[in-house]
Amino acid sequence: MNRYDRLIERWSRSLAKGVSRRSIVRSLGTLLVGGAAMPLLPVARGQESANAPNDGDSTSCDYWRYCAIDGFLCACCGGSVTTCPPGTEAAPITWVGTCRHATDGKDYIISYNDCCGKSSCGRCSCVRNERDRPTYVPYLSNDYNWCVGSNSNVAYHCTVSRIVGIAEG
Ligand code: ABN
Repeated sequence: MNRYDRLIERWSRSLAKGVSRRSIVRSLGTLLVGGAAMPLLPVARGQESANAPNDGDSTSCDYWRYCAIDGFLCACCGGSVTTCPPGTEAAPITWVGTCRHATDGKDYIISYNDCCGKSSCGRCSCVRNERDRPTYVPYLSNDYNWCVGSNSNVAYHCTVSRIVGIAEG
């Protein structure tokens, strides 16, 4: 047996004395379950944090930012493309899409925040499902009332579309 073998043996024996098999299994279990649950946790994001060339009509469903939206456009409901109408507040939990801006050719990450607190706006319904995923992938699903995560009221009014980053690569 060489020096390293003896060293490893001594280290393994001291570890085995101090740590029970049950505690190792418990730690591994916690890691596995915790790791699996992470992607399912609600996603809190949504402040506009990047700029893009400002062109197009934000009250039209064809507007570039709306590539993955499903809802009523807040720009038609007394708010704007990024702000909720008075009397409503943005749900802190959102879904995200990636939309290409035709002018600069960049891909922007868009956070779609539902505005909550009033009944449905009913104007400018817009459903574009680019890369939309089923509701079991909640942060990429638009077909879901995200007002369930808001503080005040689960009534869904309209949706804003905020740029939160630029997709690289
Ligand atoms: N996220 C927009 C929405 C709200 C209510 C129901 C379906 C979709």
